[in-house]
Amino acid sequence: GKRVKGVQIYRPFIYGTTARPFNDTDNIRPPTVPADHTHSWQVFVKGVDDVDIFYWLRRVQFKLHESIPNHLRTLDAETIQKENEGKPASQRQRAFVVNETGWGEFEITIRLYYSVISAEKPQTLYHHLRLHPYGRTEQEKEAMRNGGEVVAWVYEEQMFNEPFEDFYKVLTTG
Ligand code: SLL
Repeated sequence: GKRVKGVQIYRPFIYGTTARPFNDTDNIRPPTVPADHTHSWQVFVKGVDDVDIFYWLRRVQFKLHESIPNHLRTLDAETIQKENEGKPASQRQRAFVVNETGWGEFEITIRLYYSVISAEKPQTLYHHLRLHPYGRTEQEKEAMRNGGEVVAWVYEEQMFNEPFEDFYKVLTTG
Protein backbone atom coordinates (compact mmCIF):
# COMPACT_ATOMS: atom_id res chain seq x y z
CA GLY A 1 0.00 0.00 0.00
CA LYS A 2 0.89 3.65 -0.37
CA ARG A 3 1.19 6.27 2.31
CA VAL A 4 -0.97 9.38 2.21
CA LYS A 5 1.68 12.06 1.81
CA GLY A 6 1.67 15.21 3.86
CA VAL A 7 -1.13 14.01 6.13
CA GLN A 8 -1.13 13.74 9.90
CA ILE A 9 -4.09 12.33 11.78
CA TYR A 10 -4.47 12.86 15.51
CA ARG A 11 -6.58 10.75 17.83
CA PRO A 12 -6.95 11.93 21.44
CA PHE A 13 -7.01 9.45 24.29
CA ILE A 14 -6.59 9.31 28.06
CA TYR A 15 -4.49 6.96 30.13
CA GLY A 16 -3.83 6.78 33.83
CA THR A 17 -4.84 5.45 37.19
CA THR A 18 -7.69 5.96 39.64
CA ALA A 19 -7.26 4.79 43.24
CA ARG A 20 -9.62 4.61 46.17
CA PRO A 21 -8.72 3.76 49.79
CA PHE A 22 -10.58 0.96 51.50
CA ASN A 23 -12.77 2.24 54.29
CA ASP A 24 -15.92 1.19 56.09
CA THR A 25 -18.44 3.09 54.03
CA ASP A 26 -18.09 3.59 50.29
CA ASN A 27 -15.22 1.22 49.46
CA ILE A 28 -15.52 -1.86 51.61
CA ARG A 29 -12.66 -4.35 51.36
CA PRO A 30 -13.97 -7.59 49.81
CA PRO A 31 -13.25 -10.59 52.08
CA THR A 32 -10.95 -12.09 49.42
CA VAL A 33 -8.60 -9.08 49.45
CA PRO A 34 -5.46 -9.47 51.63
CA ALA A 35 -5.50 -7.44 54.85
CA ASP A 36 -2.38 -5.43 53.93
CA HIS A 37 -4.01 -4.06 50.77
CA THR A 38 -5.00 -0.46 51.47
CA HIS A 39 -6.50 0.57 48.12
CA SER A 40 -8.45 -0.57 45.12
CA TRP A 41 -7.18 0.96 41.90
CA GLN A 42 -7.46 0.75 38.16
CA VAL A 43 -5.21 1.56 35.24
CA PHE A 44 -6.81 2.33 31.88
CA VAL A 45 -6.46 3.57 28.33
CA LYS A 46 -9.61 4.99 26.79
CA GLY A 47 -11.03 7.58 24.45
CA VAL A 48 -11.96 11.07 25.57
CA ASP A 49 -15.59 11.00 26.75
CA ASP A 50 -15.45 7.22 26.21
CA VAL A 51 -15.38 7.66 22.43
CA ASP A 52 -14.42 4.45 20.59
CA ILE A 53 -10.67 3.85 20.15
CA PHE A 54 -10.80 0.14 19.30
CA TYR A 55 -10.63 0.85 15.54
CA TRP A 56 -7.09 2.20 15.82
CA LEU A 57 -5.82 0.65 19.07
CA ARG A 58 -6.05 -3.13 18.92
CA ARG A 59 -4.24 -4.21 22.09
CA VAL A 60 -2.92 -2.77 25.33
CA GLN A 61 -0.49 -4.58 27.56
CA PHE A 62 -0.10 -3.41 31.15
CA LYS A 63 3.03 -4.50 32.99
CA LEU A 64 2.31 -4.21 36.72
CA HIS A 65 4.68 -4.63 39.66
CA GLU A 66 6.10 -8.15 39.89
CA SER A 67 4.67 -8.55 43.41
CA ILE A 68 1.23 -8.74 41.80
CA PRO A 69 0.09 -12.17 40.63
CA ASN A 70 -0.02 -12.49 36.85
CA HIS A 71 1.59 -9.07 36.52
CA LEU A 72 1.52 -8.95 32.72
CA ARG A 73 -2.03 -8.13 31.61
CA THR A 74 -2.87 -8.12 27.92
CA LEU A 75 -6.21 -6.82 26.69
CA ASP A 76 -7.43 -7.16 23.12
CA ALA A 77 -10.02 -4.87 21.57
CA GLU A 78 -11.50 -7.86 19.76
CA THR A 79 -12.18 -9.69 23.03
CA ILE A 80 -13.70 -6.63 24.66
CA GLN A 81 -15.90 -6.03 21.61
CA LYS A 82 -17.10 -9.66 21.67
CA GLU A 83 -18.02 -9.29 25.33
CA ASN A 84 -19.89 -6.11 24.42
CA GLU A 85 -22.09 -7.87 21.87
CA GLY A 86 -25.76 -7.74 22.75
CA LYS A 87 -25.23 -5.29 25.59
CA PRO A 88 -27.05 -1.98 25.64
CA ALA A 89 -24.81 0.97 24.74
CA SER A 90 -24.73 2.16 28.34
CA GLN A 91 -23.17 -1.12 29.52
CA ARG A 92 -20.49 -1.53 26.86
CA GLN A 93 -16.85 -1.47 27.90
CA ARG A 94 -14.98 1.19 25.95
CA ALA A 95 -11.73 1.19 27.87
CA PHE A 96 -8.75 -1.08 28.15
CA VAL A 97 -8.81 -1.40 31.92
CA VAL A 98 -7.27 -3.48 34.70
CA ASN A 99 -8.78 -3.42 38.19
CA GLU A 100 -6.53 -4.34 41.12
CA THR A 101 -5.94 -3.91 44.81
CA GLY A 102 -2.68 -3.31 46.68
CA TRP A 103 -0.66 -1.27 49.13
CA GLY A 104 2.13 0.36 47.16
CA GLU A 105 2.80 2.72 44.29
CA PHE A 106 4.95 1.76 41.32
CA GLU A 107 5.54 2.51 37.68
CA ILE A 108 3.27 0.79 35.20
CA THR A 109 4.53 0.07 31.70
CA ILE A 110 1.78 0.47 29.12
CA ARG A 111 2.39 -0.93 25.67
CA LEU A 112 0.10 0.19 22.85
CA TYR A 113 -0.43 -2.00 19.78
CA TYR A 114 -2.10 -0.38 16.82
CA SER A 115 -4.43 -1.68 14.15
CA VAL A 116 -2.64 -4.32 12.04
CA ILE A 117 -3.24 -2.42 8.80
CA SER A 118 -1.60 0.69 10.27
CA ALA A 119 1.78 -1.10 10.19
CA GLU A 120 2.74 1.13 13.15
CA LYS A 121 5.22 -0.24 15.68
CA PRO A 122 4.01 -0.67 19.25
CA GLN A 123 4.69 2.24 21.55
CA THR A 124 5.50 2.28 25.25
CA LEU A 125 4.18 4.68 27.89
CA TYR A 126 5.18 4.81 31.55
CA HIS A 127 2.76 5.79 34.24
CA HIS A 128 3.19 6.04 37.99
CA LEU A 129 0.34 4.50 39.94
CA ARG A 130 -0.71 7.10 42.52
CA LEU A 131 -2.44 5.92 45.68
CA HIS A 132 -1.74 9.12 47.64
CA PRO A 133 -2.12 12.68 46.41
CA TYR A 134 1.20 14.44 45.95
CA GLY A 135 2.31 17.96 45.25
CA ARG A 136 4.31 20.83 46.74
CA THR A 137 1.20 22.57 48.00
CA GLU A 138 -2.15 21.54 49.47
CA GLN A 139 -3.81 22.95 46.34
CA GLU A 140 -1.73 20.70 44.12
CA LYS A 141 -2.64 17.71 46.26
CA GLU A 142 -6.30 18.69 46.30
CA ALA A 143 -6.31 18.85 42.49
CA MET A 144 -5.62 15.11 42.42
CA ARG A 145 -8.60 14.32 44.62
CA ASN A 146 -11.88 13.63 42.98
CA GLY A 147 -14.33 12.80 45.74
CA GLY A 148 -12.65 9.90 47.57
CA GLU A 149 -10.52 9.03 44.57
CA VAL A 150 -6.94 9.83 43.68
CA VAL A 151 -6.76 10.46 39.97
CA ALA A 152 -3.60 10.58 37.88
CA TRP A 153 -4.74 10.93 34.30
CA VAL A 154 -2.85 12.03 31.23
CA TYR A 155 -4.45 13.46 28.11
CA GLU A 156 -2.51 12.44 25.04
CA GLU A 157 -2.81 12.66 21.28
CA GLN A 158 -1.76 9.78 19.12
CA MET A 159 -0.32 11.07 15.89
CA PHE A 160 -0.35 8.98 12.73
CA ASN A 161 2.10 10.47 10.29
CA GLU A 162 1.47 9.77 6.59
CA PRO A 163 -0.75 6.72 7.29
CA PHE A 164 -1.11 3.95 4.74
CA GLU A 165 -4.13 4.47 2.48
CA ASP A 166 -6.16 1.57 3.94
CA PHE A 167 -5.55 2.75 7.48
CA TYR A 168 -6.30 6.34 6.49
CA LYS A 169 -9.73 5.16 5.29
CA VAL A 170 -10.39 3.44 8.62
CA LEU A 171 -9.27 6.51 10.55
CA THR A 172 -11.45 8.88 8.60
CA THR A 173 -14.59 6.75 8.32
CA GLY A 174 -14.59 5.61 11.98
C1 SLL B 1 7.09 0.16 47.20
N1 SLL B 1 8.41 0.14 45.19
O1 SLL B 1 7.92 -0.47 47.88
C2 SLL B 1 7.13 -0.03 45.69
C3 SLL B 1 6.59 -1.38 45.36
C4 SLL B 1 4.59 -2.75 45.16
C5 SLL B 1 3.13 -2.74 45.33
C6 SLL B 1 5.14 -1.40 45.45
C7 SLL B 1 1.20 -5.84 45.95
C8 SLL B 1 -0.18 -6.22 45.67
C9 SLL B 1 -0.38 -7.70 45.74
C10 SLL B 1 1.43 -4.35 45.83
O2 SLL B 1 0.64 -3.48 46.13
N2 SLL B 1 2.65 -4.06 45.41
O3 SLL B 1 0.24 -8.33 46.58
O4 SLL B 1 -1.21 -8.19 44.95
O5 SLL B 1 6.29 0.93 47.66
